[in-house]
Order: sequence, then structure tokens, then C-alpha cells
Amino acid sequence: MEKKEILSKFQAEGGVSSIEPYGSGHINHTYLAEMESGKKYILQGINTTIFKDTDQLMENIIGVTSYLREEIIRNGGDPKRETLTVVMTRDDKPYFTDDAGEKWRVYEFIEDAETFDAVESREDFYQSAVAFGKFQAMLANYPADTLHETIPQFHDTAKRYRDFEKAVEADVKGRAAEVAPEIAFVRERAKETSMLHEMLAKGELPLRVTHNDTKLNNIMLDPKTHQAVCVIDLDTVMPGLSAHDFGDAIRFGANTAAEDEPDVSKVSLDLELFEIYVKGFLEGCGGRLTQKEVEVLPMGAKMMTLECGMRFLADYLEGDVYFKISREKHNLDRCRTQFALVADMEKKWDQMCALCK
Ligand code: ADP
Ligand code: GN1
Ligand code: MG
Repeated sequence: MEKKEILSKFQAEGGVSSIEPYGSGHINHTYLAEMESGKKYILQGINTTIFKDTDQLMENIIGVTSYLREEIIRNGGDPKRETLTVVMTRDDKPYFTDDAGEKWRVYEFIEDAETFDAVESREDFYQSAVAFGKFQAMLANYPADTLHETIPQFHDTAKRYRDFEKAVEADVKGRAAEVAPEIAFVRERAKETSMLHEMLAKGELPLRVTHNDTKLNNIMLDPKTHQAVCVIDLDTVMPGLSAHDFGDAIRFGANTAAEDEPDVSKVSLDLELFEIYVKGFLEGCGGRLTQKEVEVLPMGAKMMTLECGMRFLADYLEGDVYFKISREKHNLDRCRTQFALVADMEKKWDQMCALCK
């Protein structure tokens, strides 16, 4: 079905002038729709291989954005800019199923704000940290039991490790021999993968409503004022650990190289950015984090980086079926940057811990 026809099923105003692929997300199929009036929308093909229950996915997003809208209004903010607005279909549904069975949703386009694939200014990174911290703080009283687990055990790193071992064992593409050093790298750290969840199980860490995908291009920043405008990509908002939200942002933003940099000698942890993010995140959380939660922030960073590397490697072994790739061995490059970053974190471990004290 033509994208224009799909968009016409939604309560979008006016005639369409163009619809083009947009953004650099790895999961959904995102398009920018420009209308003849100049108004813009985001049209997204939902990745239903990954998000299996679209009703539950959209129920979460509507629930969270409605709640945030109220909070933003109470704080004197602009809910049209500061949270996502789902545009309903003409028959008031949150998504549309086309004749091929693909599911589509539409968001209002957030104007005068940009997403970044790399940190361009320290101030921007600080503001992104404040905003992700605030996001968690604003959802502190959200009824967590009403949230569906859109991807079960999303950041259960020990489960990710077991899945990784299954991918190695199956070796469906015959690629395991080529990545023996990477497999060994994971195995040497297997024990650590269960640490944070064990602390959660013992009640040493609280379960919170978290974003779970806090990379820099999931937040929109105002390029003029350098203020964070809106946290986006709400597909994985679920109960989780604060250290994971912190950690995933460090994994992506405090790396001196891009996530898919083929030259791993460029990879390292920028300790200054790490420190900036600690400050911003704690400020955004508004003093809500417990002492233990602050203590485990470095572990959150290391585990999110190791986990993401394992996921990229497992996907490489499985034939690149999960993350979008744009070149051969793209997932292997991504995996190698993650492991190089883990190794650098291990070297800088004492400094990371000291900065969180
Ligand atoms: P994915 O799950 O594939 O990462 P995202 O929801 O993050 O998809 O969207 C991909 C990109 O599209 C974002 O990084 C951002 O640049 C852009 N984008 C998404 N939603 C909006 C919006 N409401 N307004 C403006 N840009 C958006
Ligand atoms: C995916 O959707 P996107 O591109 O923002 C992935 C994250 C990974 C990230 C790695 C639902 O995020 O978990 O950390 O790629 N999202 C999902 O860049 O799996
Ligand atoms: Mg995204």
C-alpha cells in the first residue's frame, strides 16, 4: 500500500506533499511526511517481529504520554512539544493495519528540535541527562502494573547471555569460528551479567518505570537553546533499573567513537562526559535515587555496553535479523566497539566509581 494512502487513514490535516525515510533508528521504519500546508508528521511502520503485540505496545504509549501530558501541564510546560502526541486513525484507533498486515502509527512532528547521533556539545549531553533523569522522576508514581512488558526481560542481562550462548551453539550462518575472540570476551564476563538483577531480587535496588532505550538519538534537543525538548521512542517504557537508563546513555553518548566505528582504536570512555552525565542524571532524578542506585551506576554502564555488544554479536551469528544493517558485518563492527568500550571501562573503573561517590 502507498505510504500516502496509509497516512490518509489517520487524522492528519491536509494533503501530503512528500513522504521520505527519516532518522537513524535501528528498529522501526520511520518516515517524515510533509503536507502541502508545511505541517509535518512522523509515520512509522512498527517492527512487529520485535513488538509482537501492537495493541499492548500502543496502550503503553498512550498511557504514558497521557500521564506525562498532565504532568507537563501541571509544571507549566508545553505538552505538544514535551511529549509525543499520537495521531489517531480516522476511526479513532492508535494504529492502522494495511492490506499486507503491516502496522502503522503517526506522531505529531516535533518542530525546532533535533536528534543527534553523536555528542556535539557537552552542554547538550548534560541536558539530555537531566531530561532522561526527569523522565524517570515524572513517571515515579505511574501505575507500573498497568504497563505491558513489550519485550519480555528486555534488560535481563543474564538472559541475554543465555540467548547469546544459544546463538553461538546454533551458529546458523557458520560465523562463530570467525568471532572466537569476541565469544571468549563475553564468556570471561558471564558471571557479572546477573549481578544487578540479583540485587533487585534481594530488594537492594528498586524497580522503577524506566525508558530502557536512552541513547542520544532518542531525545530531541533545541539546537538554539541547547535545552532538551522531548524524550521519544517510548516503545520500551517498562519497569526497570535506573542504572540501565543511565548506562545505556553512557554506552552510546560517552563513547569517543560511533556505535558502528570500524576502527576500534578510536573507542574509549570519555570520563568527562561520564561525569557530566552523572551530574545531569542525578539532578534530573531530583534526589530520588537511593545510595545503592548511585553506587551501581558504573555497573549499569558496563552491563548495558556488554549486553548491547552481546545482542549485536548474537544478531550477527543469527544472520542480522534484529537490528537494521546498512553494510556487511555491520553488527560485528557494532559488537566490537561495545567490547572495546567495556574493556576501556574496566581500565577506568576506579575513576568511574570515584566520580559517582
Ligand atoms: P526507532 O525505534 O527505530 O529508533 P524512533 O521512534 O526512535 O525509532 O524514531 C527514529 C527517529 O525519528 C528518531 O531518532 C528521531 O530523529 C525521529 N523522530 C521520531 N519521532 C519523532 C517526532 N515525533 N518528531 C520528530 N522526529 C521524530
Ligand atoms: C535499538 O530503536 P533504537 O534504534 O532507538 C534497540 C536498543 C539498542 C539500540 C542500539 C527495541 O534502539 O535496545 O540499545 O538499538 N531497541 C530495541 O543502538 O531493541
Ligand atoms: Mg530510536
